[in-house]
Amino acid sequence: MSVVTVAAVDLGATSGRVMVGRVGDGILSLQEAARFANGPVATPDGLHWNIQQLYSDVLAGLREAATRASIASIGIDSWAVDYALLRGDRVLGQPFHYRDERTARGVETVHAQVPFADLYSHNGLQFLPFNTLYQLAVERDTGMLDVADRVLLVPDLMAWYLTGEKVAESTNASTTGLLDVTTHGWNGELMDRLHLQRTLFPSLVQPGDRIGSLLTHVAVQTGLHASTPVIAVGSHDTASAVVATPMTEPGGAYISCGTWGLVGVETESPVLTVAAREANFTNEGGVDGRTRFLHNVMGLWLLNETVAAWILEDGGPFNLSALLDAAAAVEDAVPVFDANDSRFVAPGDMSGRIALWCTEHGVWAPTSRAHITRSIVESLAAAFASAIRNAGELSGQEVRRIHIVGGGAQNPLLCQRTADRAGLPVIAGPIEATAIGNVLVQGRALGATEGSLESLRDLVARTFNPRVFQPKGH
Ligand code: LRH
Repeated sequence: MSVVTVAAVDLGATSGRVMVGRVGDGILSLQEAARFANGPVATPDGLHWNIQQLYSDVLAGLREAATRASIASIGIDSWAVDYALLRGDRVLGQPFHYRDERTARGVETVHAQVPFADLYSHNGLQFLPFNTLYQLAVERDTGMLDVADRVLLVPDLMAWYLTGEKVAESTNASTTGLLDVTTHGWNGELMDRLHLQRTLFPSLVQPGDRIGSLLTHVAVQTGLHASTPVIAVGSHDTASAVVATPMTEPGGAYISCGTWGLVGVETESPVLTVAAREANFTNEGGVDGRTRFLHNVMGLWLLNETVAAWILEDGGPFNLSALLDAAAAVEDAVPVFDANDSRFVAPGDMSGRIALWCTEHGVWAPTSRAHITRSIVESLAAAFASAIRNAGELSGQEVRRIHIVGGGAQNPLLCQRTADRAGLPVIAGPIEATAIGNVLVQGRALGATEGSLESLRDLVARTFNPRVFQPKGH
């Protein structure tokens, strides 16, 4: 087998990156070519993504990647559920951000048409008010679907920009709520019941499929060869992260911890029990037809949004690691609030909302920055531990260790407190699991690595040294 060099475009809700990955012959390495900011833009019609800015950052990142190596292929992953509407080849406005509050209206309409229990039996998806089907209900009710003839999820939109091909990658399509959880195909009947035209949704492709090659002007702009293929990866970022989670032995659960904490296990088939539905567990599509049986916990969003306000308040440089040290040094018992409370979803004053939650629940509200931070970490760790227990019980798997991958893996306090509260060892890393999963699936499609997910994970385990946190009593 030979070594190949690929570009992984990895778009998160707060930042995006283009990584250059080398894989093959037992080698796996990753180098950052570009990193750029991403985030919501509020306009009078709601919260949006600046998709053109993001695309031009992707192009610049690919151009940088091309200066570093000869790129054999490109793979794209991003956050889930959000999409652009198109008519022909025209994109109809900036895509909405999933934190836009309009989605509540969509929930009411959809559940009046198809009650949640019925929906769950079809799509196996946990209730999140921003799942694509609720967003599309709002588009329909505001007349947008009288105009639009295509829906492209964010990574599929980027792939179309690069290649001119309109497809829907299956792991991310599973987060729309419109895929059949058992057959993994579009659920036309569900679309009919929700009055969504079946033709809105492009043909599905699987991770590893070739989407197309670069449009001439893209090749010119990036300095890449026009023949460079764009290969479908687990285009849902969480699907790519789970590929690169080094679960090399039975008993591993994962927390893909970035903006969200996606907490769960991998299963061979969906778990569609009443208990799973009531615990609000999701069955998202994984690479190679696996199921990502998991629960969304609010994640680092709670901390990042809190800190963002303090940065504004201070108006100068901010020392995050000093804050985390101060939080670790807090010896008082801090309040543990419900990190999953829906009040925390929208952007805005986070510490105020935490204080209100505490007052409403008869517990003291932390006021110092160190106490607030510690309270957030403890609440996240508690929510993670509880979701881990549920994942094990509901799937019938015995969880013996927890892998934390993503940005959360570089927060030792969070890793330790998760270990303590779950009573299980936490194996932290790799931090860049999403991009690594993206690289691995491309490498496999190009024939540079072995076939099974297990062998890909072995390679990750051999390459990246994790940090292990043993549980202590709490
Ligand atoms: C994480 C993520 C998560 C989704 C959310 C919208 O980035 O993709 O899996 O639920 O964003």
